[in-house]
This record gives sequence, C-alpha cells and structure tokens, in this order.
Amino acid sequence: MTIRRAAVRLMAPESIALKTAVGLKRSRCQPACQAITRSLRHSSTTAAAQSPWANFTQAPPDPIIGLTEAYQNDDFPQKVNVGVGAYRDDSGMPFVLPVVRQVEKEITAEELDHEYSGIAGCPSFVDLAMKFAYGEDCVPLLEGRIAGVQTLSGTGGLRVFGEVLNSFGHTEIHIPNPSWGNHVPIFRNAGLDVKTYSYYNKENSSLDFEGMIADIKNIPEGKCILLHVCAHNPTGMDPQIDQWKEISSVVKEKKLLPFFDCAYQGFASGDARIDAASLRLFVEDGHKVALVQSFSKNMGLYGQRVGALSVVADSQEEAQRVLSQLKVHIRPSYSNPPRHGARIVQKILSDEQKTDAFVEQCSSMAGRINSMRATLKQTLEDLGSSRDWSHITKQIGMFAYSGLTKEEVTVLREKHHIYCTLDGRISMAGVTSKNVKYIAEAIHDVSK
Ligand code: KET
Repeated sequence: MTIRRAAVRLMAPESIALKTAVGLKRSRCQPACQAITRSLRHSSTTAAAQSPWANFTQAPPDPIIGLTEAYQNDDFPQKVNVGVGAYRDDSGMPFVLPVVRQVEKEITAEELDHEYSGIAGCPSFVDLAMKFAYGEDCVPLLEGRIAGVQTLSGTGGLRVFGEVLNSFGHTEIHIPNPSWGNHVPIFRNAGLDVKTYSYYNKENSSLDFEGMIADIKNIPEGKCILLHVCAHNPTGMDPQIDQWKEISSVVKEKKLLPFFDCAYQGFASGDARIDAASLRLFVEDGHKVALVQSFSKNMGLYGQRVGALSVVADSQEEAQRVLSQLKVHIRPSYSNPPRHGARIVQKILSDEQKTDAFVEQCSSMAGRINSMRATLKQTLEDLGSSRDWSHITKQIGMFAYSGLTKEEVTVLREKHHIYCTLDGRISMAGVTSKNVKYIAEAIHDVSK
C-alpha cells in the first residue's frame, strides 16, 4: 500500500507529461505515450526495488517548528509568525540579551579550547543552574544531595530522564491536559505510556484546579507526574501558591514522583529569581523531585541547546549513584553536551552584576510581552469583538491560549498569513506594536 503510494508520487510529474501528450493528435501521441509509460514503469519499479527508503511515507510537519518552515515559505508581506515560543523585539527581530553579547566577547578573548566536555557537562554551569532554580539556601543543595547534569536544553533533559524512568521500571508518566505538544512524543519515544490529568477549563478559560486535584488523586501510587514550574505552556495559567501547597500534599499522599519542567523561569512574574516558587515549595516539603531547566527562553539561547537535569536524592551517596545512571544514558545518546552555551550561562550566573543585568533584561522581555497582551485585548475590544478576551491579560508567560478553534486558526493562516498552533496558542513573544493591529483585525475577522 505504502509502496504503491510512493510509486504514485514518482509518477506525478510524468502524468503531467502524459496529459500534455494526450492533448496532441491521438495517432501522433500514441508512441510517445507508450514510451513515457514504459520508462515510467521502469523508473518507478527500479526505484522501489533499489531504494531502501521507498516505503518511507511523508511525515506531517512538526506542529510547532513546522509553522516556522511554512512561514518562511510564505511571501505575503504582512505574514506573522506567532507559532514557536521564541522572543522577538518590538521590530519583530530575534533578540540577543546585551549581557549575553558582553560575555561572548569575554569568552572569545579568553581563546578557550574546544576539548570534549565531560559526559555530565560543565560542573560549574550545573551548580549555578541548580542554585538559580532551587535557590542558594536550598537544603538538599547545601547538603550536596542533588545529582545534576548539563543537557541538550529542556528537550534533551526531558528525554534523558524519560529513558532513565523507563529503565528503572516506570511504564507511564502523567502530564497536564493540555501540555507542551512535544511532551507526548518525547516520553513515548523514551518508552513511557503518556497519560493526562485535567488542568484547564476551556469554558471559563482558567485553571481547572478541582479537576486537577481529583485526577491526581486517581493516579496510581508511585507514578511520575510532570508539572510545569511556571508560565504553563500552552495555557499561561499557573496554580497560586496555596494551590501548589495542596498539589504538593496530594502528590505526597499518593507517593508520586514529581518531575518539574522549567522552561520559562523569568517569564511568569518577570523576576527570574522568584519564578521557581513551586519547585522550591516541593523541595521544602521533602519531595525527591526531578527537574529539567532550559535557558533557551530566559537567556535567549535557543540554538545553543543549554539546559540542566537534576534529581534530589536522600543522601550524597545516593546522588552519586543517580548521577552515574544519568551518565549511563547520556553517553550512548550524544556522548557529552556542547560547551559554548554553558560557558555563557556560567559566566552570567557566576557574577552578581551580570546576573542582575540578566534578570533585568529578562524582565524587560516579559514586560514587552505583557504590554502586547494589553494592546491585543484592547484592540479586539475597540474593533467591536463580541467575545470575551479577558483571559489574554490574565494569562502569563509567552503564550496566549486564545480559545480560537482549529477551523478559525486555519482561516487565520490561509487568509491572513498568521501562523499559530492549531490549538489556538498565540506566541505573544511574536506580537509587536507594528503587527498587533493586523493580528487583532484578523482574529476579529475569523471569530465574528
Ligand atoms: N518545556 C516546555 C514547557 C517548553 O515549552 C519547551 C519549548 C521546552 C521544554 C523545550 O525547550 P528547549 O529549547 O528544548 O529548551 N517550547 C517552545 C519551543 C519548541 O516547541 O521547541 C514552544 O512551545 O514553542
């Protein structure tokens, strides 16, 4: 079946030739048609017989990254990419934090070598990354009982820990519904069955806390639960601190293993130093958490693939054993992580002034996003939209979970050349003072 489909694809250009030939006088075209058909049959069968890839079907584009590809192929002048969660400045350009530029110059001047990193990456980077998330006064950190490794950003850390879970007998993981789209294939590819717990109420565009607690209570004992530290993707709705306390006690009651994904530290409150309150609360409550951190968004280091994976253990000795297992999974996967991104983060977080500059620059990114939230909501109201858009300013982080349907998103894309994910998630990081009116008009048009 698939082979036949592949052969049909191979035939496609030539059937055009056939049609052209058919347009000629029948008697004159007959031999030509026969020759084309013969060569076609020959080329498709030999291709199918010879190529080991002949039964590869065309995979669909990635639901998030695929949008960037479609956007790049679109030549409409006012096209807008609000698909991937990547920050843009108010001119719609990628933004390199000034403090990152500064340390890059320092790194270049140091003329460092390009030796392999260790399997666990740069130890001083890992220590600083952990302090940044858990806080300097975190007891397990001070006691040296957190095992940490550098990872290929958040995605790589999630995959490594998924594999580790699987190899130590976990068969499933519970993620919020909805969650970041890539969580599902990451954990599936790591061999886990991906299940969901309630998180969001579409009716009133807010957190479904009761549903969440009820579902967590139904997770079988000892299973792994994935939690977003802050700025939940895609909904932009986080539990309040009191709600986190309740989640922590239910997770404890059920002896679940909390696995935190921290991809937006700095984009929730605007202060990177305090955005990890949920994680810190769980650690204070005595949970043996695992954590994945990404520096893609808050330091704008997307392409550098810099992140960390850490696991809180009972003792230093246990942390060493955990570390050894993390390394066992990393070594045959990608051997060791790249150095440059970790050097950048290490230089920033090891210097108080630079850390302050980073926190401030990250806060200004979050501030620009928030001002775009307000403008987008206001413009929709000014246009006379009858829908309630108040959730746009209630939500936090990089995304507006707009509530637009798949059909509306498709019209937005096809008619207005605005690219957002099919679940109606709009990356507010791509909204600027120049395109906000165009976006609002288009949203109003598709949602009338
Ligand atoms: N966790 C979450 C919740 C997340 O949104 C992302 C990326 C990641 C982890 C991984 O990021 P990394 O660059 O591997 O550190 N999310 C955006 C980009 C993407 O899909 O890859 C997004 O949702 O647009």
